[in-house]
Amino acid sequence: MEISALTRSVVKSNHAVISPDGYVNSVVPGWTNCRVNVLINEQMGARLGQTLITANEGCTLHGTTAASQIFFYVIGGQVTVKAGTSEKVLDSGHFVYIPSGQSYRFDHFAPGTQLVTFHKVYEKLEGYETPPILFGDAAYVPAPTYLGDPALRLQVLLPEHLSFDMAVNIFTYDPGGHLPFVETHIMEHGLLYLQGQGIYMLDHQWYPVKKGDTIWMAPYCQQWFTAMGKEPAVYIYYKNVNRYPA
Ligand code: UGY
Ligand code: MN
Repeated sequence: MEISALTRSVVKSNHAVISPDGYVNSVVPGWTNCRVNVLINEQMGARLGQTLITANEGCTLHGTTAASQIFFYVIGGQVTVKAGTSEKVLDSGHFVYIPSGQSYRFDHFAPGTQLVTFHKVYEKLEGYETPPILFGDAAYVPAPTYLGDPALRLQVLLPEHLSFDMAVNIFTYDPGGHLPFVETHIMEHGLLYLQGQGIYMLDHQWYPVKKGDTIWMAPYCQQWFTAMGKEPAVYIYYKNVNRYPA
């Protein structure tokens, strides 16, 4: 039997690993008949938000984004999304980006549908329009090798355009694949494992991680990952981009 006093989750000042064993549900106004787990938030020192939404029977998400834009990604299941003049059925691997100040409505969830969301206060850039609502499907996003290593593939889900101040990417590592060097950078990350497992190094501490785990990395939290096991390790992650360092 598992000992309930043990967890793989850790929360430090410049990084966190949140495994599902520690989840406690939140209530978010407008998000009904669902389990909401707020995995990353400013309360921990982060400048992004990340949630996991698990739909129950009759789930609906209605709202208007305020200062923060929200990126929704369907981990599994199906949902109908109305935003702007569009109405689309999204299933596994589909995503929608809702800029700040836009209303959205998610209905007709298949029970058990799971979404991960990334939230960031939008920083407008003079001379550029706020980005539009954007729908997409990861299955159609190119997956080039990363820095020439055929064991690593990186999909960039949002346009690489200066109007966007956040990126959301999917990183796939074949077993044994690893980041080519220890990254030390100003950008912050929020990340969710979609598949597989491996070992993450965060600020010179080593963590076994797997499907379902979340990681927060503050700016300059040093980071490295290697994939283990029999299937590729895949994570979806947020990164702030394209703005002046303060
Ligand atoms: O985009 C990135 O900085 C990415 N290579 N970092 C990471 O996966 N930890
Ligand atoms: Mn990085």
